[in-house]
Amino acid sequence: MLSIPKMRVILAVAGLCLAAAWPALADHKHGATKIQVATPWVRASIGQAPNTAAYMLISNMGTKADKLVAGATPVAKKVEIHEHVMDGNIARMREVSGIPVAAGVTAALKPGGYHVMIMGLKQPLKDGDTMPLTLTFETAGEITLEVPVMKKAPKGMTDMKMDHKGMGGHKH
Ligand SMILES: [Cu+2]
Repeated sequence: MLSIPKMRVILAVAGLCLAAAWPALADHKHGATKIQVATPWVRASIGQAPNTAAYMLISNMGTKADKLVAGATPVAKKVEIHEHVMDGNIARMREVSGIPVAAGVTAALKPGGYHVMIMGLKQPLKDGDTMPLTLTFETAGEITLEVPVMKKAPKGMTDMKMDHKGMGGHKH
């Protein structure tokens, strides 16, 4: 059973950490958790395609486990946390309740794996633009980043073009 995604409206509140653009790190400290987000990027949308995906490395430098549970951006109607699973040789996406980031661990969000799904774009995302993205962590709270829009994965990151058209496996 897929959980029904809750629409989360995340208001900008005082105390948000505004991250510098990639490759700077978004450094966030909240009690026992310390979350760092590195090399965020979001794939440029194709034509009028309503959906795209964002990727990044999330490191937990703290001593307590944390979990990425939600996201929001002003440029799209909805943000979901997804993973890719292979169904035979067809890659499908499905929503997950979150991405666990244990203490001392770096979770990789990358093409073909976990990603932050940007759904219902209000306008196309073009190569070279940036997209504000607020991530909500169970313990660390909210982290807001400016995510560079890129046509292809940055150097050093394996790319894998996903067909987001069919939204295979998605039932909302
Ligand atoms: Cu997805």
